[in-house]
Amino acid sequence: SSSSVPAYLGDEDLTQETRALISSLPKEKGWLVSEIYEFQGLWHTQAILQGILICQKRFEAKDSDIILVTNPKSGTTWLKALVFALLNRHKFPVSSSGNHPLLVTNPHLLVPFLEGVYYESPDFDFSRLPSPRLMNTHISHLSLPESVKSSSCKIVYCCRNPKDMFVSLWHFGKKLAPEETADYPIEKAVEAFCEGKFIGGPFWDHILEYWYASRENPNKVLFVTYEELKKQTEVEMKRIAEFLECGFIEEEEVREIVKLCSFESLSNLEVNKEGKLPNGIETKTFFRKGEIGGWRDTLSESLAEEIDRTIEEKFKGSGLKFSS
Ligand code: PAP
Repeated sequence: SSSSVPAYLGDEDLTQETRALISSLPKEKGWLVSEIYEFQGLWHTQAILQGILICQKRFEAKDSDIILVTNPKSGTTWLKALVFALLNRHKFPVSSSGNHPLLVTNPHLLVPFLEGVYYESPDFDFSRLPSPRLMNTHISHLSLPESVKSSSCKIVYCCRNPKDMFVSLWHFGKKLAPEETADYPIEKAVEAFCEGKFIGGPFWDHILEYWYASRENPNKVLFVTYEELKKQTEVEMKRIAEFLECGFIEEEEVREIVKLCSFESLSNLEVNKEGKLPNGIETKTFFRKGEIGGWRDTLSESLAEEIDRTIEEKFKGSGLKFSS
């Protein structure tokens, strides 16, 4: 294909089963991909949908598993780095950081993306990964594989102010597929985002499902936000470490992990400036600004207000507030 859209957003390797299911699902014209499909309440690209289906069928959670969950562009790369460094702090001490894996490997290669791996390699055997297994997903709470809910595995959910999340995705899409996205007006994308008919949307359902799950079962689901992580990374790191029952951790170790995983540090590494993931995505596309409130340079007043109104309406009464 001459399309610049990477494989995991494409539709080239779909199984008969996925094609059959897709033909029965509600569909919408998409931004970045030509069509998105509604499955179990959320809108997906064909490839991600297939990854989710295989994951639901094959993934067997273990009690010791740790699963990082995000809406796309809500802090996935950062959270992967932080938790990887935390869990491996004895095997790979950050203080002797000359040869830490994060210095030479993009976080996405250290922490497998469940539905992405299942799309690219349907037979991938997750049972061969050493325990505790650390993985990530964008799958909604409702659509998680049954064993994730029934086992004692732990979920860390990170959410981000939807305006920054949208803007981050907008720029990511433009970098990935400049031609396909060139003529698509941002007004139309914001409208689709606010209607929930956007890749991975409705964003509020994704966030609220995990928000309520964390309140009902705080030992199972930890809810963190990109903004809190940014404002007080060390405090949030300790909260994550405690939730994951990581045992005693020195203040100095926390500081070093936070420093190693900072935007400044990761984005300046050769591997994150020049490298590519096996799916062809350049690692630098995961590092743009890394700020709170960066939406201001992309969204007009009225578009920001449109998203704010949606946030107000959808999160009313939930107790969840977004700082911006
Ligand atoms: P993914 O869901 O596709 O894996 P994800 O990592 O969540 O992507 O999103 C990338 C965003 O996280 C970018 O935000 P921006 O577009 O607003 O800049 C990226 O800059 C930001 N990011 C990546 N690494 C870090 C980090 N170490 N600290 C803070 N922000 C980060």
